[in-house]
Amino acid sequence: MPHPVVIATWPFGRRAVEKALPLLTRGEPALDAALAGAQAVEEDVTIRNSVGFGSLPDRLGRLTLDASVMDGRTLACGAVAAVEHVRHPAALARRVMEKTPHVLLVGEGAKWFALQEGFRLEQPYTLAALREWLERHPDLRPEDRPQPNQKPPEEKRSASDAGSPDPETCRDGASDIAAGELSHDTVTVLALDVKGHLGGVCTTSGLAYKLPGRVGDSPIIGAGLYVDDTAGAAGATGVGEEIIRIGGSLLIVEWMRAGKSPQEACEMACQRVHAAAARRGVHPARVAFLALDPKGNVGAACTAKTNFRYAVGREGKIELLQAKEIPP
Ligand code: SD4
Repeated sequence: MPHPVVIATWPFGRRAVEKALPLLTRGEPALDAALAGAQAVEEDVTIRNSVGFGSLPDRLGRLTLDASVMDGRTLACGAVAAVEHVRHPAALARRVMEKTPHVLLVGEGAKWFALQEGFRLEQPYTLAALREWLERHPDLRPEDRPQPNQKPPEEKRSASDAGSPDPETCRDGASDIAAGELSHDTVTVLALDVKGHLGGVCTTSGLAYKLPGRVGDSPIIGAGLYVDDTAGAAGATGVGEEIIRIGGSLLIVEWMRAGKSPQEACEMACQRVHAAAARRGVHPARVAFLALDPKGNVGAACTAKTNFRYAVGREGKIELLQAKEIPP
């Protein structure tokens, strides 16, 4: 009987591991434990700039959340993206998996589905997050907003108007975060249960001050999360555009299937991110990967300056580990 293992992104992932590990130890399925762990982080508005309610909104001040879940036994998966007013997007993603023939619901459709499923719609904003948004966006304070029929001034064109939505190159609130001050707002939880099954959950508010409508890697199966009992589980955090570009999590799982260790596979994914950046002539973005194989081996790696730490729980012990940085 395998020993249960659970790993989660960032120091606040410890909260997820603390919740999930006892559940796994008493025989709960991997996906249930991973979801309970992710929800513990979503629930906690005191984890600053983190996941769920209380995290940092988009450029228009709206908090839109993304999440995905995947069950390694069957490859069943579900996701929601750009969903507002739902406290537990990961739980909603699981309903998509279980109650619909679909994998991904977005925006208003995801919210409508949440209502059908009995989720309450709630105000997700905290004063702290709103204050910080206002400080960063003085140009968007209500008194400064353009009046109806008033032409927006030329210099205030958004990055998307300028035809440059790449977070590495555009210079607005979202890109400042993407290029440098990445605030850690994603928890990815990967779990191995006592029956040897794998499950994974990823939940996020995305990049702080992202352009409205922007969706990152977290709800994209194969990018922010992939889980297959026959090969392993992988998840990601960081600048989602770069993770999507290389299909990060599926790539890691397939490298594990081909015999690489979780550590080797995560390092190779970082090298792939570097190679993709070099082909585009840009600096590599900050991204991190973590992985868990069906035997309980774990691995993690990040690109330079990401300072990625992650929580690992096994045999009643929880540790915070520093991921290896892979230089370009
Ligand atoms: C995204 N990968 O939406 C997420 C952001 C993240 O720590 O992981 N932040 O691109």
